[in-house]
Amino acid sequence: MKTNFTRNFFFGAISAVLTVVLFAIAGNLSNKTIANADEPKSKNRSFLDEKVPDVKKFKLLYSFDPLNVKPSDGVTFTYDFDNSKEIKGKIKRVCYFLRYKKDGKDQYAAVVMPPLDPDPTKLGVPVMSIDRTYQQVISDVKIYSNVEGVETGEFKDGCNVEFWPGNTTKNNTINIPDANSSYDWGDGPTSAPGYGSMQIHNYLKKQCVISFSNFRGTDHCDVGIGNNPNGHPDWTFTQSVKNFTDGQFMILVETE
Ligand SMILES: [Ca+2]
Ligand SMILES: [Ca+2]
Repeated sequence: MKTNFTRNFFFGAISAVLTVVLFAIAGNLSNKTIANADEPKSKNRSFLDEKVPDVKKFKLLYSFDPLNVKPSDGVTFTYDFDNSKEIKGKIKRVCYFLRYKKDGKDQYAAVVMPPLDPDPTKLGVPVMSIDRTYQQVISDVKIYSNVEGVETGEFKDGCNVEFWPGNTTKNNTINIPDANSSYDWGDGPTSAPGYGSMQIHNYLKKQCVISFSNFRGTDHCDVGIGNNPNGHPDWTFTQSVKNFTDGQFMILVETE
């Protein structure tokens, strides 16, 4: 009896240890699959994934801190995380996400839209090296935000982008409806490299949604969600990064 008890106890203990080890390995693999160990921990996606579950399956393409942009000559841009060489497959949708704290509270906006270009290296901050100017109306856009005044939901029509590496004229050079001679959703690109514009608007609602300008980082950048309450609606010349803390800009893609 004693021998059987000892043998059973021995095999039972071994079995328990193996079970614990297997669960630990499985748990570790599972965590890596979900969290993507390559993505920067300091700029994790938990906030975005919680607020916008639709993009949980999107892959992170670029991330950076819009409140602390590294100075550049307007030709290149330094990201905290650049996954552009690793994205494979046809890109179906892109998400542009901006978050910062104003008066200690999170403000965010996410815009999900078709890609402006099939090449992931052309979807980042529009500095000279990506060799693209996107000044166009876009369709099939989804907007998510907690900022007062920003209309959320699906917009089949009514949105446009102003992405370019150069300076900006206030003139409404492609005749966007309901724009005027302020810096808003109807402006135009001039000499490059220059101030730089990376703006997404909902012109039918007369709203700036996400704005990031003066991104050479040689001076304070302009960043904003919704219409700027004081001055030009698209935040140009506000140097508004001084007013916010804890910034996060992410660009994500959904691939086939
Ligand atoms: Ca204008
Ligand atoms: Ca503008």
